[in-house]
Amino acid sequence: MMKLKELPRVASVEVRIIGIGGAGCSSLNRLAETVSSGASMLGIDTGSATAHLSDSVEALPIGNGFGSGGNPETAVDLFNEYESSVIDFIDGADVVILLAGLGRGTGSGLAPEIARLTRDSGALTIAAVNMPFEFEGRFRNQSAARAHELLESSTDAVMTMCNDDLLAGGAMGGSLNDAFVNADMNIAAAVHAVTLALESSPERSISVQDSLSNAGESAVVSGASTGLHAGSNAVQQAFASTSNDFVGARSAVVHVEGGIGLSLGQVAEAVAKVREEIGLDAAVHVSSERLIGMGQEINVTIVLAGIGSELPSEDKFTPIIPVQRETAITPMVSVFDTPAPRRTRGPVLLPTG
Ligand SMILES: Nc1nc2c(ncn2[C@@H]2O[C@H](COP(=O)(O)OP(=O)(O)OP(=O)(O)O)[C@@H](O)[C@H]2O)c(=O)[nH]1
Ligand SMILES: [Mg+2]
Repeated sequence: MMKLKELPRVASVEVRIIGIGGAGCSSLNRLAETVSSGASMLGIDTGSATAHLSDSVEALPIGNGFGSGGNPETAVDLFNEYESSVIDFIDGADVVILLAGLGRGTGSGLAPEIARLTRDSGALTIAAVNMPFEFEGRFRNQSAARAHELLESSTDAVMTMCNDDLLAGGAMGGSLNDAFVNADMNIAAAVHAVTLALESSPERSISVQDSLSNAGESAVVSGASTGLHAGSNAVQQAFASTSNDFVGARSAVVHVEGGIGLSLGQVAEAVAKVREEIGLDAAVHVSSERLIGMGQEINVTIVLAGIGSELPSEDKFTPIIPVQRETAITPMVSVFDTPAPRRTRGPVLLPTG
């Protein structure tokens, strides 16, 4: 797959991204293969996932490759002697983004541990995590909830994606693997949106870092649409994909992608719809990207931070200045494989046994 063109980075912010466990490494691969960012990337796993990382991703295999047996405590025990490798990797980072699927051993055990290390280093620490499908069972869901709680107290912001939301409203007709590919795409899109905002300009970078600092509960929603009012319809679809209420969120990072015909008016329409959904007080950071091969479709990814926080945003009236990124100099694929709506999902084959 062809990468997006390397774009000049204005801000000198150092972003490092760490994928943890099987799901974290899989989401990291997705990110590394489809978008170009200045961020260094590291994949960590107690199982075999580090053997399948993209060339541009550093690998930190933990233990003897036999995994954690699904036990977070085993993963933490195995990790102890590797702590210094992670400390070396995050040295000098301004922002560290952690990717993991919660519910089993490695991601649930190590994400909070690594968050503690990155926060101690002084870096803004953001986790982007998948919560398990309900059908994965009570044990995994409880384990994921515990890990999520630990992450809330050890990070600045936890961007949470519920796997069940990925199925909501989707056309039924796919495999479990399709569902996980979808989850990876959503995580990658969210991290892309945040890194773009962080790397765009020094002023915006500082403003986004302020928005995410100690933001607490966060979430990511995405939608896609075509036709008249595609911008606003994609946003509407994004918010309709979850039953959560985001009124009062402290900030939103909004990324709008479209084909070469994407207009500023469509971006503005999408942003107006976001404001309608979350209220006028939130700081909104917008970026947009034109991609060849994207056709008529518009994809919108919205990262909402500080949900339900009493804290007023420091810069609630941040002007909305879309960053126009022309990525159409050579033919490129978008961060999404096909122009098909991302929320068309198939049935999940329930695991047996
Ligand atoms: N995004 C994504 N999520 C996945 C994938 N596979 C599994 N998951 C989800 O992530 C959760 C954790 O699974 P893994 O990442 O495989 O587990 P792990 O963290 O490696 O833990 P152990 O293998 O038990 O050490 C699961 O409960 C699923 O909900 C994947 O390929 N992509
Ligand atoms: Mg694993």
